[in-house]
Amino acid sequence: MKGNNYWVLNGFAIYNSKKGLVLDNSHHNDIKNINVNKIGDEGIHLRTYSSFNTVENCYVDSTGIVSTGTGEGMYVGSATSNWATYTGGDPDTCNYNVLTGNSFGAHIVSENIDIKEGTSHGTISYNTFNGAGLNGQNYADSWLDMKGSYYSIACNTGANTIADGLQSHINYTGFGDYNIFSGNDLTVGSTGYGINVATSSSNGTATHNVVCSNNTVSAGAVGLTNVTTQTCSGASCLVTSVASPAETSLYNLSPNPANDHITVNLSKENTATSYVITDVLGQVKKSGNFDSFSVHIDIQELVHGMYIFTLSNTNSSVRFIKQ
Ligand SMILES: [Ca+2]
Repeated sequence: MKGNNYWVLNGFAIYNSKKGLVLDNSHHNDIKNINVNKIGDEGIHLRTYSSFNTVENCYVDSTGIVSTGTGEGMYVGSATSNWATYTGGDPDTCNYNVLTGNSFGAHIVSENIDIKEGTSHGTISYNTFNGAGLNGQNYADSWLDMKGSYYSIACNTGANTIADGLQSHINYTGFGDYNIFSGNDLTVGSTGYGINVATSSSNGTATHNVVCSNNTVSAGAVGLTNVTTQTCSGASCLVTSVASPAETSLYNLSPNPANDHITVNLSKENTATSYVITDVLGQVKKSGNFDSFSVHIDIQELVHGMYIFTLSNTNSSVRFIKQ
């Protein structure tokens, strides 16, 4: 995709290609339910300023068949060494992208997700990582390499890696910082950490990353993380509905993804009087009351990302994405 905005790519497969799906200068697209498999290089790549995109419920496997050093499952931005090619030497600011609910197979030779320096404000949530195929080339020894800033990395699960589960790196001054890791469940199966956070490198220091104490690690020889954990405001990773549009028997929420508003319709049996909207870290972003069976909620002030809608009278929550 080159310069394509507001497209929905839904429900097909990409097989036997050099790269799977690449976005350049493409914004506000919704990419979902796509099977990417048997790929020479990387599976899905958001590149050249591509921002405000959502990649959800996709499955990626067997990447790096040809280029064994660049076989990432998903890739956001570009490395500093490629900025001259894609962005005239400027940082490749692919910002506000949401990667959620995706699954990764056992034959991905590089990181499941590689987030490059120069990108910021994305969400990486509810993904299922698998490091069984990692080959160790170009530091491909973790499910995630986080080199961006101001990301939320929440409610992901992972199994099997070479070194660590999730890594944060400082590859460019000012990046690899201000990220929050919350509610991730990490079955490392190696000698590393669940979450390994670089605090200094030749490119500077990063002291504002937050690793919440609600992350869990198992089968890791060293432990959860190399930095001091912090208590974070109750992120709940137990929201089970990922339906789109989100529907339960008690209410439905649409559209999803949404741009400037959502509409919630209650069933006649539903006696809810109020609602609350939180981000994936559990912080309340909006709340309000129902005075009829339908409510129209303005979400223009929410930044692009994933949110959780909860009714007051139940623990019934659904996720939605502000695009
Ligand atoms: Ca790595």
